[in-house]
Amino acid sequence: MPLMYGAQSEGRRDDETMRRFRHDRFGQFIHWGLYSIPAGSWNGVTYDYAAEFLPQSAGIGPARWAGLVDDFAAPEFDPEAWASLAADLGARYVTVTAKHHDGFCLWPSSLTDFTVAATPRGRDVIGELVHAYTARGIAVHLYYSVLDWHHPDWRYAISSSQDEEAFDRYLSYAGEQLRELATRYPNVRGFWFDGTWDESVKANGRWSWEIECMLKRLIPGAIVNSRLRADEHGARHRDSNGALMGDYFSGFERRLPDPWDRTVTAEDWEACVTIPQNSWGYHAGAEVARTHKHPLELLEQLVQAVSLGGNLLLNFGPRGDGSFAPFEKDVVHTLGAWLETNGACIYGCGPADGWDYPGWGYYTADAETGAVYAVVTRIPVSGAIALQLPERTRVRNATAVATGRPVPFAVRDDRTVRFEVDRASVIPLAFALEVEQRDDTAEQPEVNPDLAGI
Ligand code: H79
Repeated sequence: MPLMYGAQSEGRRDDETMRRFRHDRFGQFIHWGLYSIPAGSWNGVTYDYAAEFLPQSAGIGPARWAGLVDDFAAPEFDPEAWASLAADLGARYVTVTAKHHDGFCLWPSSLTDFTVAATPRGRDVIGELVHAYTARGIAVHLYYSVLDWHHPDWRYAISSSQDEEAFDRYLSYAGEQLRELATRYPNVRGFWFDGTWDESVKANGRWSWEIECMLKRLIPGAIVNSRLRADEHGARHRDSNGALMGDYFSGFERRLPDPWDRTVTAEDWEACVTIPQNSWGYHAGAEVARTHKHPLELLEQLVQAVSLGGNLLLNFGPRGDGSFAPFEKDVVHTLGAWLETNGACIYGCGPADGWDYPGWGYYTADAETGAVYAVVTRIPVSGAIALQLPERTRVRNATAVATGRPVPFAVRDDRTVRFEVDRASVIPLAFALEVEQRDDTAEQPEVNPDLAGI
């Protein structure tokens, strides 16, 4: 059907900015704001739900919540240290919350007083971070919540003409803030929208279309997630014709696509995940701490995402004082050390066509070099790994990615090679396979002309 505010382009973007985003594969998400200070507790009561939802969990009105600006001193906040942590993690880009649902802005917006400028810390957190990350070659995306609990004109739904006028004012406010962000920080590579699921936003597909146009005009090549978008019929992420809106699908939140679901490889996508079960902002509660994922589980999620042609955005929630909790530093060390020696199977890689999902882990492939990577995340008790080769291929050579050493393997039959792995290893073992086409025309059964065409 003809659409005015559907997808702005057909198929994948293939410009340099998008290729780099796709190549980067691993990003760090940063949730930092006023919610990082109470960290899930209010008046002595701990609420196990997400720390950034504390105003809702504890029933704190916007005016009381805004009182937290006086506590935002962040003595430990050091943009250089944050950038160095992102680099140690192996993240190639960082997505930072410029404004979350509570409406508090980490940059000194001229459109509201509810910003970092009103805090004892003052200055411009977003500006300082953009500078520090960019200086290290780490690209920055800005997270912006359209949902806003602080702004008096926000509406969940439009049920009167007053609502409509109020919400129009709100959308102009948000649009001006986005123009401000894109103008102040022209080096950012993209925008990550959230809080767009309410009826009021779905009824304003045109606004989301215009915002996408504006951001791309102000920052040529800017990358926008699908979550910003709705079309004129209220279809989200994908328009009423099924075409992806924005530049990549951002609907995988706290979950990854099923490892068997190869259909996801048709689009660019990014999954965002938390270290605790369900908190993006820093949560100091003991129950939440018990749900922290093991760094190796996160590493497996990264490999899984890449094997399906997606990016992984791994969330960190710095504490209110600007420091990172020890459990997050653990994640940085484990993932960073692994990526340092095994990054070849992640950066620049995507799905390995023709290689079926194996029980012991994942395959990734580097389309540029043609290398196929076997990444073993679940070592069988036997220590034996069997690779099912795609038809008419042969493994010429296998090496361990971390050491570059050759790995002996046995050809079992036409389609299977086997090798032994170190059963004591706890970290994923990545192997680079040099694969060649097998010229076995001679072995091909002749086509019976009587059967041709059946
Ligand atoms: O910033 C982090 C969270 O604070 C934020 N998104 C991540 C990146 C977030 N906001 N809300 N939620 C997560 C959960 C909200 C889920 C719901 Fe819904 C929104 C339930 C009903 C409306 C999603 C959309 C599920 C159904 C519709």
